Amino acid sequence: MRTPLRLAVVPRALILSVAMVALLAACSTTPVRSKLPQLSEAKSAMLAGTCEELTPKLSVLPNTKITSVKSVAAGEIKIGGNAVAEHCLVVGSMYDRTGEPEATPYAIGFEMRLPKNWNGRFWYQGNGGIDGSVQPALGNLGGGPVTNALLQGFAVISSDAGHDNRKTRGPGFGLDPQARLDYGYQAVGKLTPMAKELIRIAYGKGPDRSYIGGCSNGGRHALVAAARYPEMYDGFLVGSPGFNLPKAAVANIFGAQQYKKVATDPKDLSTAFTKQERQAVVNAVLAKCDALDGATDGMIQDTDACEAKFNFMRDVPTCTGERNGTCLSEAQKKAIAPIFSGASTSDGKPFYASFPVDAGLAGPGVANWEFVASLNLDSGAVGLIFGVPPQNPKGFDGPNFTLTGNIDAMLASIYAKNAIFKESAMEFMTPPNATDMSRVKAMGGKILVYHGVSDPIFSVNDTEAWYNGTQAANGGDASDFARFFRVPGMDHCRDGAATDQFDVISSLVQWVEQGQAPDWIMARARGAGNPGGRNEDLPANWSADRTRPLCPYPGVATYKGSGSIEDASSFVCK
Ligand SMILES: [Ca+2]
Repeated sequence: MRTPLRLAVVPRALILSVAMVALLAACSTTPVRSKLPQLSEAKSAMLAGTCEELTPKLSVLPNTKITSVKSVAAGEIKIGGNAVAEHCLVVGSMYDRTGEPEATPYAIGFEMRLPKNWNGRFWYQGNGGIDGSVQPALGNLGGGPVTNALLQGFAVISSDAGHDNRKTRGPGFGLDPQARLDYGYQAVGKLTPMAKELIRIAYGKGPDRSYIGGCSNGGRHALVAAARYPEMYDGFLVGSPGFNLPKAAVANIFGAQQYKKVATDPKDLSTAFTKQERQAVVNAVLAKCDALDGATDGMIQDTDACEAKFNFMRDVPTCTGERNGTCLSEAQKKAIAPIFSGASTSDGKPFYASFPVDAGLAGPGVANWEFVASLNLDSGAVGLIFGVPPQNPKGFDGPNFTLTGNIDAMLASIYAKNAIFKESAMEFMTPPNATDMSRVKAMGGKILVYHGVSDPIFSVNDTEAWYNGTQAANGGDASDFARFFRVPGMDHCRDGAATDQFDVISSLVQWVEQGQAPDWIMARARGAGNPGGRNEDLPANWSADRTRPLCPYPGVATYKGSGSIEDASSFVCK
C-alpha cells in the first residue's frame, strides 16, 4: 500500500494534543477519555488456486447464483496509466425473483474482483445515482486515479443494489416495494455476508478488515451502513453523501421551479443563470472571501467566515439595464437567492439545507445538476422511487412533473407510507438516528467524510449539520472516530475549481489499522498532463498540480504568510 506524502505542516491538532497531555499530567482529576479499541492490521494473502478452480467451490453460497468466474490478466485494465494486477472477476446475483410492475425480473446483481495478491481487506463499492447497473468493481473514488481500492490490493464488490435499469426503465423499480428497500439499504445487508464468505473460500480466510465507501449515493450507502450495519465494517468512507437524498431531490426540483421564473427560454433552465452570470457571482464571492484564508488564490478555504460575510442580495452586482453577463437582474436575484438560502415549503418553512456560495459555481457540473438533472433525474426519483403512492410510470413526464408539481405534496409523499409501501423514502433511504454512531465507535470503527463546498445537489451544509450533531452526541468531540473534510471549490464528488484528487482510502486504512487519525489529507489539482484526466474547471492561472491540505472540520487551510501559494506546505490547518 502506498503511503501518503507527509509534509512539513505542523498539525494544529498535534500541538493541542501535546498541550492536553501536559494539562492532564498536571491535573489528575481531569477525566481521561476512554480509549477506543485499536483494530489490528490486515495481513495479505494469495488467492488459493486459479480462478477456474474457484468456480465449483462457490456453489455453496446461499441465495446466490454465480454466472461466471474468469481471470483478468495484469495490465488488461489500466487506471490512470497504472496497470491493475492479475485478479479473478466473479459475476453473479442474489435473490433472483419477479416483481412489479408486470412480472419484471429482479435480482441483486454484483461483480467481485479478487486480486491474486490480496491485501487482506474487503471493499464494498457504493455506486452513484439510482444504482441499477453493476459498475466495474474498481473502487474508484474522487477525481483521478489516486484513490482506487482495487489498485491498492483490496477484494472489491460492486452491485446494482437490486434492480437492473434496463429492465425497470430506470426509476420504474419504484413500483416494487422490495426493490425500493434493496436500493435503500437491504442490498448492502444481503451482499456483505455473501461477499465475506466468498472471500473466505477464495483465500482460505475472510477479510481481516472491511471497508465500505463511495460518493454521492455511494456515500449515502456508506453512512446508512454505519447506522444499520456497524458490525459488518471497520471503516466507512463517506463521499459527498446524499444521506437525505429524497429531501435533496425535492430541493433540486424547488430550485428548477425558481429558475423557471426567470428563464428566458422556458425549455432551457440554464438561461435563468448563465455560465457568465454564475462567473459574475463567483467573482463577487471571491472579492469578499478569497483573502480570508490569507491567500488570494481563487479558493475560499474559510467557508464559515465567508457565509457570515457574503450576502447574495447585497454583494452580487445588480443589473441597471439589460442582463449582460456581469450582473443579475433584481428578478433573478429574488428567484435564485432562496436556492442558496435553502429550499422551503409554500409557507416558508425550510426543508433542506442551505448551500454556500462558493468558487466552483461556474463549472459545467453545476449546470448539469441544476438545469438538467432536476428535470430528468430528480423527477423520476421523487415521482416513482420515493413518493408514496408512486406516480404511474406509463406516460410519466419528468420535466413536467418538476416544473409544475406541488412542492408541499412532493415533500409529504417522501414521508408517506401505506399498506404496500411500508417504509417511507425518508426511512429506507436515510440513516436511522443518523447522529448516533455509538456502535461504530465502540467497536473501533472509523468514519471519514468528505464533501465539496461547491456541490450543487447535496449540500455540504447538510453534512456539516450531521457532523455537528454527531459531535454533540459525543460530548462535543467525535474526532476520535469520525472526521469531516470539506473540499473548497469542488463540485459534486469531483471537478470544480478545486484540488479534487486525494487518497482518502489510505487515510482511512491508516486510521482504522494504525490508529493514525488524519490531521490533514493531501489534495492535488488535476491540471494538464494529469494521468487521471484533466479537470477542465481549473482556472488558467493555477499550477497544473497545485496542492492543498484538506483540513478536518472546522479547520481551515490557512496560508502561513510565505512560500508558494501553489504548494500545500505553505498552508496549515487552523
Ligand atoms: Ca483563498
